[in-house]
Amino acid sequence: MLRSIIWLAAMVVTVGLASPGQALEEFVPLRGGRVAGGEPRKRSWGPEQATGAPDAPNASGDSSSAWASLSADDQAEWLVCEYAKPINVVAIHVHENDCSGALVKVTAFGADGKEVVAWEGVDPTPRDKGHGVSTLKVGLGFDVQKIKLHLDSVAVPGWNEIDAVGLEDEKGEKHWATKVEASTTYATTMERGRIVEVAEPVDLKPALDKLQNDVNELKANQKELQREIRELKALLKESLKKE
Ligand SMILES: [Ca+2]
Repeated sequence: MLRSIIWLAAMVVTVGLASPGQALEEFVPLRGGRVAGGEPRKRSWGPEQATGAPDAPNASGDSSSAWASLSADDQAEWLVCEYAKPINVVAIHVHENDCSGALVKVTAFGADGKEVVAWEGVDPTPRDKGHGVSTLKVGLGFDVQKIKLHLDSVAVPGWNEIDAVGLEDEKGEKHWATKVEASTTYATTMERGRIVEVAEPVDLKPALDKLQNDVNELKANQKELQREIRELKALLKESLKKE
């Protein structure tokens, strides 16, 4: 009992200390150009961040390694994801790393370009969960190389970030998007900031709103951690008394 309490306390403290550092580390201003391997550099929060396998550091909160819309809740948003080859899709896996639960519909495009509804309903990842992987079973009867995610961003407060979108084929193999376009992106804010730096005043409001949002979340997390630590200390005391 005592050992498990100490382990739990250590975990809580570790998680608590890691979060603020990560949040600061992730708020990296955009840098253009190319990385050493010759690949185009991905913009922070750009739709290109939703290509490839999931890579947000903790997959459970704001991350510049995921796509985020320009504004938090101003309008419905969408993501169009393309894949390297046509796939016989049996399930779609949407990695929602922050403010989950906004997915309301997925449409798919056949070889003729016709758009059909592949799934529609309530996002399997609840809105109050914050993050998760929404797995949508689909049966389309034709191979798919392009899909469109529809997000009711207005209904789910905050930036509904998406880290990756996988298509599972009949053999259970997952294919990750190779190209992604979005209705809007937070990367625009970062780009605007970079260009306008020398030309005209920067509209910092979206960036400040996002920072404020992050700070509020961190404060709430800290309070929760302090409460948990108090409870653990009380448990530890009680357990030591018994022994
Ligand atoms: Ca939203």
